[in-house]
Amino acid sequence: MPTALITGVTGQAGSYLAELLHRKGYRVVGMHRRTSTPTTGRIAHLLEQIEIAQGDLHDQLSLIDALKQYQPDEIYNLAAQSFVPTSWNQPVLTAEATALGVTRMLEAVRAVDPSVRFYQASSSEMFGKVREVPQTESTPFHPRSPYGVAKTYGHFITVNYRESYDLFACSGILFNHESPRRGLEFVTRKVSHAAASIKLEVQDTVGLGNLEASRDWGFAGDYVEAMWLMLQHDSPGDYVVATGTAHTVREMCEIAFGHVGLDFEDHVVSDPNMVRPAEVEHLIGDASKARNVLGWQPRVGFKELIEMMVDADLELIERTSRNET
Ligand code: NAP
Ligand code: F7E
Repeated sequence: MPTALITGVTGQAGSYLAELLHRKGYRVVGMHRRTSTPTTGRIAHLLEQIEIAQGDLHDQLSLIDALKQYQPDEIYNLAAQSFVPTSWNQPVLTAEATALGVTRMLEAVRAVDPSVRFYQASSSEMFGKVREVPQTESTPFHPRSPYGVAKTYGHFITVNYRESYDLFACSGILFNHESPRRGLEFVTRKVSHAAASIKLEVQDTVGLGNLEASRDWGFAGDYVEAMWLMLQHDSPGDYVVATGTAHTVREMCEIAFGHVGLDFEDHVVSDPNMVRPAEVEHLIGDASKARNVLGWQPRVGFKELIEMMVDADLELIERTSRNET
């Protein structure tokens, strides 16, 4: 039974990956940082099946100890400060976790067991002000936020450790992936939750920023399969993971509100605080390499994804109003 260590197991993608690897028969160890209130909501249903290691990307020794104790065959480094607007408020913390955290994980691999297979959660935010459309593994990067800059460092340090030390280190350049487990501050979940709340008369309006921004949005459950496939291949590499279709925030609002019989124009108001100092206007990925080399392809389409999120939020809000967990 192979052992996988997932950093960021309490996050959206970490929870889907833990489910996938458990189903595949792995011994799954999730790395979790100590917090004063529980953050294990997304993996509450898995806590009997997986093991939890305490560690923090800011603390080198905690990473080395986790590797020594659990001796993983595969490491999925998903932990990061992942919310783009926060990266302007806390650029140094973002760099510590999202950039230097990757080096700390790679140093732990080098120190404890260089044969471990390593996955780094890179991001389409590295493309930023895009140099070509669609974006591929060879498109140059031009990040537009401290988060994007930190991820670009994380990507290149992963490539560098592969080339310098012959590590089996892969970088997955994943485009936006969403689900009912997405954090409430990200735009898809903010909109799905607002559409459900407005339908159920819990609120009346929602404030959004740039409605014309366009993203290549896929389903997180599909994207974690690509992570796993990268580490099963016979050689390490970098892969774009995307659907190849893009939609604007405006189109997403139309689908979410339309699904509950509402017109988004009656409820979406402009919130200048949500406009970013530097925006990524348009992202669309070409995942031909992942499709041809790994045999990966997405299953859930955009409309289905947004409607799934609205349905889940309707259920969540109704359950909460009945005081159930
Ligand atoms: P997420 O929901 O924000 O989860 C982030 C995880 O990182 C959480 O488990 C968080 O723990 C943990 N974490 C943060 N700082 C940490 C630290 N210093 N030490 C240890 N753990 C720490 O993110 P996600 O959407 O699942 O994304 C997973 C990864 O993929 C991230 O690296 C993200 O940047 C990257 N990515 C995401 C997307 C996307 O569209 N979702 C696309 C490309 C790349 P707490 O629960 O304690 O906060
Ligand atoms: O914004 C616009 C906003 O915060 C998407 C992270 O997982 O994916 C994610 O980063 C777009 C932007 O995601 C609001 O300006 C309009 O253009 O949902 P988001 P993101 O910034 O694309 C990448 C791939 C990652 O790697 C990141 O970790 O939507 N937008 N109005 C808004 N965005 C938010 N959050 N809130 C608004 O009110």
